[in-house]
Amino acid sequence: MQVVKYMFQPHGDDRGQLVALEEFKDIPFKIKRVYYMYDTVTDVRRGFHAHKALEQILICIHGSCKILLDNGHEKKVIPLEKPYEGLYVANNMWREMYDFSPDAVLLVLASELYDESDYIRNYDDFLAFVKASEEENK
Ligand code: T46
Repeated sequence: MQVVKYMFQPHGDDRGQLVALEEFKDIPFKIKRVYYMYDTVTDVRRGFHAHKALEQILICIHGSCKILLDNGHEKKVIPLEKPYEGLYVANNMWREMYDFSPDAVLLVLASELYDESDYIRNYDDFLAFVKASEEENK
């Protein structure tokens, strides 16, 4: 399973750091939505779903957290610890976010507007979706 992590360019000087992200340049899709989570609880996991179409980039802009990605065959845990690194999360990828540091802020850039019908929240449905997509692409 290939994990795609982007290292963004920080523009630093003696005033501090700045990271700028532009769609189709630093981010591989049109950014239709931005959301972020904060005041997360260290031992509480979030996520537990995949998406049918949504693509996202996850950036822990403050603090740290871990992301579990599962493509239906393999699982990987990716730590996010730097405000200049972004994890690409494709659509049909089960995700869980956990181990948030108390100061964590997880920013998400999304390719689509919020749409509950795009969520796959049942793990068996996710496996069936992966299998069907693989059959289609044969
Ligand atoms: C994902 C991971 C990384 C909205 O009203 N609009 C939004 O754009 C989002 C993302 C959420 N919400 C509402 C829906 C729920 O009532 O906010 C509440 C919490 O959302 P959810 O339980 O889906 O949060 P997570 O952390 O489990 O998952 C979120 C995203 O929903 C999901 O797409 O990939 O972060």
